[in-house]
Amino acid sequence: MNRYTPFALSSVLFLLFLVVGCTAPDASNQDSPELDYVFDRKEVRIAMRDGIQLFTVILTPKNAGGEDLPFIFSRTPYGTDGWGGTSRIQYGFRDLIKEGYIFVFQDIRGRFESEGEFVMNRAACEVRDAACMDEASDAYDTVEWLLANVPNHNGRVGQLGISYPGYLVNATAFGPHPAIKALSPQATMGDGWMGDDFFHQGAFRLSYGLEYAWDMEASSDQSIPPAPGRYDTYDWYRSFATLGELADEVGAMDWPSWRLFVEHPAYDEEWQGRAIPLHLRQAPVPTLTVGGWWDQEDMWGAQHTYDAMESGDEAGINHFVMGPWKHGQWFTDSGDSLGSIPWGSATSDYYRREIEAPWFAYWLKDKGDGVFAEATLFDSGARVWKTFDQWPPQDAVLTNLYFRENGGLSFDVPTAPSSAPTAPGSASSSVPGRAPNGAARGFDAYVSDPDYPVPYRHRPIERTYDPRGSGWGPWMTEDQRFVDGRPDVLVYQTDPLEEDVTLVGSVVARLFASTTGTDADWVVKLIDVYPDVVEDRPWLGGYELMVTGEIMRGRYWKNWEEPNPVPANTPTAFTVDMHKQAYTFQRGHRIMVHVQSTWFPVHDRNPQTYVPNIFLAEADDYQAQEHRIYRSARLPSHLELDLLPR
Ligand code: PG9
Repeated sequence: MNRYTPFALSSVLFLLFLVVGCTAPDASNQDSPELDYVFDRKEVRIAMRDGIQLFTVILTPKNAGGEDLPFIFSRTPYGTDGWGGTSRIQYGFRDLIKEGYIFVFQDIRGRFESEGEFVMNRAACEVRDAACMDEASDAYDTVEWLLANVPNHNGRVGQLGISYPGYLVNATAFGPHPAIKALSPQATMGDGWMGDDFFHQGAFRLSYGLEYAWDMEASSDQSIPPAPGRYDTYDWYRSFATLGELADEVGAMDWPSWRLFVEHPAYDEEWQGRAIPLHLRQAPVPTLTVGGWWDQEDMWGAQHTYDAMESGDEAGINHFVMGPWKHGQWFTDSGDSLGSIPWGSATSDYYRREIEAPWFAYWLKDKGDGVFAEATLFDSGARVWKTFDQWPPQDAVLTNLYFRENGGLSFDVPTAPSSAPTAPGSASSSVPGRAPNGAARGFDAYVSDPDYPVPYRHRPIERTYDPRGSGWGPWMTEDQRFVDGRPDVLVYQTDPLEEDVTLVGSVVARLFASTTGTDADWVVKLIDVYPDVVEDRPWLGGYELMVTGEIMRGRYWKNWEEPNPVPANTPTAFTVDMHKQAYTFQRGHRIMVHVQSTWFPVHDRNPQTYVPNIFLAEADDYQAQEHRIYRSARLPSHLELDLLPR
């Protein structure tokens, strides 16, 4: 490299930053040339137990000053110099770089320069013997090699990874090498069917599932164009009457993951085998699980990884952090805002400096007192970090919030009698988008039409990772007013709150619903409605911020393992798990709930006529149907919330 290029100048600045601890130079440069000044880089091919060689990059600090250093190890399917590799570590690992580690990045099997076959979310071996080959065994063999071949280490390894690399950290938990002293799965996928990338409680994640499989598995002649077909992918996905037509158009049946979706639409052993939290009972070594409340890809994974490891955590080595972040945001920016919502402080900087760096320094270098909060969670309503010695806290009180007549939402149980069934079609709303019906009827109704699905975010909906830019990252924080006027979105809301209401744990929707069809999706959103006037942030006047939202596919009303038709015109109980949250609805705000039956194209459309496998549905199976949400004394649809005592 020519030392007199601007790159060289920024490298010197970065070195200066490391020495004197002042502001880092612009770290947005993906090529990371500054690293050459700070580290000696070595590229090696490490043989695994079956002879397959994995390409590995080792960065050893030039200024270690004779200190034997621990390793920070990351494995990635996105390239050793891509996401999860060296890309942007000057920014995302700057506190770790300052502390001093030997960084190791590795391409997993079948990706970039590594040999072998790539298997998306490879399941763990059932028996951990010498013949077992999985992601944990590859991590094990690599650590063994590092200890024997890299000079000047202190014998300890921490594995850290964000997104797929986070999933790979979780996989290591099945059989970590004894030198692994700390694990940090971040934005990890936990369960690709229950709540992360590919399905949510049975509803297929159409745009992400298709585009991710296309990116990762299509042959080079099928490589994904800048936008699949149309710039606004809402139009593009809607132009296919069935998933089969879409798959034919792009050749998706050639991709192993798409075939997995088609052949395993229900929660069978294939999915359960890959769902790491189902198989973890405790943290095998000190573990710090990190996630974002608005992670648009893998929020379920972070929450359930912590929960799974906590169940047997007698040693008190399992810790948890959730911040107000989109997928992996804490690695890429200061975290002072997400979308339109400012947090009043640089939350990512705080996490990296005050939590992540001291945590690794303690376990890998014996620095500090080793006192870490069990859970450090950002309350995005109050805009403060909170610590908990138990999560959810013991004093949380399970409280029901009921859907009421005239679009109301209340802690008081409904009193409406259950009405006699009325003919479908008689229940249409008189005020579009509101739940306008009076007490007498005991339910609200809407027509959900697969031909006219509710967009999940503002249009145009660019491709998920459109190289020209995409609204994908922050979409979960978009102002929900853009759909609350639609006739197929029911809206319930409280009066302005007279005191703060603080959520500290689970949010579960218990719906009593019926459909004129034989299947339906249920989307429920819990929303914080800002007051009309927000003095210090005027653009948030009346903003409808989704605190959490989820979908479940009605056909799984009996169990997740196999679908069952929903009995037509019969009130049936459905449960939508909406995860956990630490969030204060402030005095003067309102709490709002939306209920709808399409969320497109992040989720595919439910035909609403039962077919055994929606991937094989015919165009005629997709029918508009009327759905009812009951809110009577006998069928009181509500949200169950873990609240701080009021
Ligand atoms: N959400 C991505 C992913 C993780 C695990 C499996 C498949 C996809 C990612 O962020 O890497």
